[in-house]
Amino acid sequence: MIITVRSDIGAGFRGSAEGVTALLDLASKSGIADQLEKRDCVVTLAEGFSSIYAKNIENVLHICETVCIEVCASLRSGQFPLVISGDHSSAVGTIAGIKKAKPKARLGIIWIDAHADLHTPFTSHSGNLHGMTLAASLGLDNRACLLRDPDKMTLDFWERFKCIGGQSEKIRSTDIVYVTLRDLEVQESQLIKKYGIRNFTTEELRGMKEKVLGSLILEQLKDCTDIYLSFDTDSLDGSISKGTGLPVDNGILPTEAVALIGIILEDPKVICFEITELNPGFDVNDATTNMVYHLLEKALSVVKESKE
Ligand SMILES: [Mn+2]
Repeated sequence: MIITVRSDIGAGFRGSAEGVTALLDLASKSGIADQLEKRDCVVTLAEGFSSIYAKNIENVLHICETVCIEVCASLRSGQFPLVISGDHSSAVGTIAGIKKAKPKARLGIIWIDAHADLHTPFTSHSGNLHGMTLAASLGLDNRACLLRDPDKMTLDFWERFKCIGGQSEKIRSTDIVYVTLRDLEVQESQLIKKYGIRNFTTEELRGMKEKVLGSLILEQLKDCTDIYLSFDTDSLDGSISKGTGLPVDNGILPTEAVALIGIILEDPKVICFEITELNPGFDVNDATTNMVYHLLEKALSVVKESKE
């Protein structure tokens, strides 16, 4: 099942909502997604609470609650939710939906991303929620790295955000694996160090075949019962891929990403996949859009063959 989330209000720049539409348009032109059921997380956004510590948090909360319901329903009906979202804050809803459908699961996370997304309203300079996704899912505040002093209303919403789906601390820090993480802030690197979270660097992945890398990643999550794979477009090398909010050089190449994602998705424990942060507004000659579309094509073919 394809679940779309056309929202970009968790990001610093608008435009990634159009990335969802661009990918769906290409998929419908080629017919590759014709047989798959599609659900759109439609959320009517009213004027919601926002603060400099957590921008648009009330509306992002409502969006993620909807994503949670859709992902949960998809898993409960025995389908494989393939989420295409605008910005990465929606993954708070995705992870919540998986845990709601499978409360006893020990959920492993493979986060292919240039960024750690481990900020909180206490540590974020920007207040952009797409940089707080994993901290929210871990139930962390990280007050040890206090940078700001959020107001009570922000914190009330942050508590609700962490508890979407009815449970806080949905994942364990040791059950996260980063791939090609390379643009970190000190508040995040302290958490990564504290919890010993594994990152497979671009140099490491270039030194081995994707098959080897895939098995090392899965080996790292061997104690998990289920796995969620999340692909942020900014994991791609920023020197060739501009169509995302925060491109960073020295990232994964499109061919490497397609091969790696194909291998990981074939593992039966992988029960959900998300593609996010494609921003056509920043793209040059549709280069990034085409790269991410190839990835979607690959994912759909694996899902059709082995998941549905
Ligand atoms: Mn991200």
